[in-house]
Amino acid sequence: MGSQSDWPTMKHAADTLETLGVSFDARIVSAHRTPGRLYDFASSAREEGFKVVIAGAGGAAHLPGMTAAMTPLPVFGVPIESRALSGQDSLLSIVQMPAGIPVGTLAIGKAGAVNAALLAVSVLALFDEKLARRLDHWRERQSGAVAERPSTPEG
Ligand code: RP5
Repeated sequence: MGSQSDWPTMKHAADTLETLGVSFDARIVSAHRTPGRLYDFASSAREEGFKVVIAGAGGAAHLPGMTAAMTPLPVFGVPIESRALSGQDSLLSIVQMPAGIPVGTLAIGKAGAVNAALLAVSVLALFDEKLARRLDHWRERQSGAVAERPSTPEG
C-alpha cells in the first residue's frame, strides 16, 4: 500500500488472505515518497517468489500501475477512499491504464480490498487444489450465512 493511512482498508485484504490460509507480505511502498523502494520491490518481486501483487493506493494513485510496469506478475489495484474525492480520484487513476500494462482494478475501499484478496486466491487456486477447496468452502459458508427472508429487529 502507498501509506500507513491505507492500512485500515488494506487490512481487509490481509484478513481475507489469512482466513484462507494464504501467506503474504504487507508493505508500505509509495510511488511518490519512496520510488526507490517501489523499484526495488517491483523489479524483483517475481524472482523473490511472489505470485500476485495487491496494490492499494489513494488520490493520484500511481502505485498499482507503476508496479505493473515493472513486474509481469498479476497486479490487482485497490482504490482507497480518499478524503477529498471519496476515492473517485483513486479509482480513475488506477483503472485507466493504457493498453499493454494491465492492472485489475477493484471497487473503492473495503469491498475492493476483500475482493482483491479473493481474486488473488482464485488465481493461486488454479495451481493449488487444497486452496481451491478452502475457497469453495469459504464461498459455501458465505452463501449459507445469507437468510432467505429479512428479519425485523425487536424493540
Ligand atoms: C497515496 O496518498 C496513499 O496511497 C494514500 O492513500 C494517500 C494519502 O497518503 P497520506 O498522506 O495519508 O500518507 O500515496
